[in-house]
Amino acid sequence: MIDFPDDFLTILHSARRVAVLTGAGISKESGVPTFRDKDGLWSKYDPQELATVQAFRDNPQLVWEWYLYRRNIIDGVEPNPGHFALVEMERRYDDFTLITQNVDSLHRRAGSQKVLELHGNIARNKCFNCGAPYEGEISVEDGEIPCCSCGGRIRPDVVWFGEMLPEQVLNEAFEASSQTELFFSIGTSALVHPAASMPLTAKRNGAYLVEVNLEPTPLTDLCDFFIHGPSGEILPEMVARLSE
Ligand code: BJW
Ligand code: ZN
Repeated sequence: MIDFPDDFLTILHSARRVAVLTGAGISKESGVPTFRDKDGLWSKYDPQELATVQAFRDNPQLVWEWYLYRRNIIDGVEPNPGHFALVEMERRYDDFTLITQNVDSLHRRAGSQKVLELHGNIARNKCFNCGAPYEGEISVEDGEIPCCSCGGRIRPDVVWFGEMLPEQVLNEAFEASSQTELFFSIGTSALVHPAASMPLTAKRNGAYLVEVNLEPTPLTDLCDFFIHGPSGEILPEMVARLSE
């Protein structure tokens, strides 16, 4: 049983505007390795170096192998109770915004209606050169990465370090963060910007800030309430309290 403080329970019940930012930790209990996990097969590579434009320019084959490996994992997993608890929260609040850094579609597959995907989606492909969507199959076993009609190589439709986030999604996420009464940062290391600025924006504008994580992050000291533990257990318990 989590000991929820009274001030948190009061705002949990009274808030009309709620915003949530999720990171890789929420999908961990589904079986998706987190971004900074030292995952067996790819442990000799630093994900922070693979998820870059430069890595794709230097070695597109290697980058594609990493994404196809991860796609394969994601295709084989299901949303977990943490994802489902957020679906319940969306039903419960008049104004609820779910912002995710994840590219795995698990929030939508759980049933969340409105999801702001900050870092794109691993299931989609686009042209490295002109950005046009690409619907064909990808297989890079023979070293042949498909090309767009403009000649550009096809890449996953995700946001790499040094790239801009989708503008409208980013604006909506910051607007929700600045207007919310209650902000949750769930399963993210709170290291990658601009996502990591969103809880700070919320706090600066008067929101009550809650973090759910297995370990403290750079955000923890600024939080009104830090809940230490797995999101797949914490969030369902919190939603149960919301229904009391
Ligand atoms: C659990 C759990 C359980 C585990 N329950 N918890 C300002 C300051 C400093 C730097 C910058 C800045 N602004 C921009 C930058 C540069 C850069 C950046 O932030 N660098 C920092 C690393 C220093 N940002 C960018 O480049 C961004 N672009 C940008 O800002 O454009 C404008 C610009 C351009 C050029 C110059 C300057 C500005 C783009 C960032 C794109 C990030 N993309 C990635 C890859 C996506 C595709 C893919 O998946 O391959 O997104 S990187 C990676 O990190 C991925 C993730 O979405 C993201 C965040 O990771 P996340 O989700 O936090 O995962 P982890 O693994 O780090 O943490 C998991 C957490 O869960 C841990 O805390 C666990 O404890 C916890 N956990 N199990 C609860 N069961
Ligand atoms: Zn193109």
